Amino acid sequence: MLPLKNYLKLSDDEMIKNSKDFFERIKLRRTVREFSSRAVPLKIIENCLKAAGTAPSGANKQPWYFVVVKSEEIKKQIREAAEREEREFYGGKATQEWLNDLKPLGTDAHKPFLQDAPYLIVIFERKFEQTDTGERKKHYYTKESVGIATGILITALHFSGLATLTHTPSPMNFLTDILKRPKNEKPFLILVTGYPAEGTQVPDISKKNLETISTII
Ligand code: IYR
Repeated sequence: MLPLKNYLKLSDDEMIKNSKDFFERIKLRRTVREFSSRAVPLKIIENCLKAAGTAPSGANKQPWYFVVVKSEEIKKQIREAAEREEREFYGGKATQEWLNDLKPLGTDAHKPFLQDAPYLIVIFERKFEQTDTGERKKHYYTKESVGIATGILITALHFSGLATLTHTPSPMNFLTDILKRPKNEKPFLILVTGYPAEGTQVPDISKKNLETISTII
C-alpha cells in the first residue's frame, strides 16, 4: 500500500465551479459523421490513449487494447468490410423498429468517414490473458472496464479539440482479421477520430434532464 496522492483540498465553491465547468464543456461533445481529412498530430492521440489507460478495471487487469489506424490502405480495407456488413444490416437484417429509431440520425450503409478521418482507433476487449507459455489468465468485468476506458478516451479527445464517432458495424469480426489481432481479443468499437468536416450538420437531438436520469434518496 502507498499513501494516496493528488487529492487537492478544494473548497466546496471551487468544486461546484469545477463540476459545472466540466459539464459546460462535455455537453458540447457531439458525435459527427462527416470528417475532414486534415492531419492530427499523433501526440494528441497518444496522450488521450494514456488517459484512457488510467481507467479503473476489474482486478486492475486493464483488459483493453487500442489499434490506431492511420494507414490509408488499412482504412480502405476496414471501410469495405464495414460497408459490406452495413448493407446487410440496412438491407434486411435490422428490424423495422431499429431502422425507425435510426431515422433521426440519418445513417445508412455508406461509411466514407472510415477513410476520410485521419485516425480510426479500434478498441479491443481482452476477454482473458494468454501468457507466453500458453496459459490462460482470467480477466473480470471486461465489458464494463473497456466501456469506462472508452468513455475516458472520448472525453480526452473532446477536451483536446477533436471530434469522434463511436461506430459499431455488426458483426465486427473482420477487424480481428484485418488488424491481425489474437484470439483473446474481441473488437469492441471503432472510434473514428479527427476534425469535423467544414459545414457538418448534426442531428437535432437532446439529452434527458437530471430528473429523468436520476433519483436522490
Ligand atoms: N451500425 C450501423 C447502425 C447503427 C446502429 C446504432 I444502435 C446507432 O446508434 C447508429 C448506427 C451504422 O453504423 O450505420
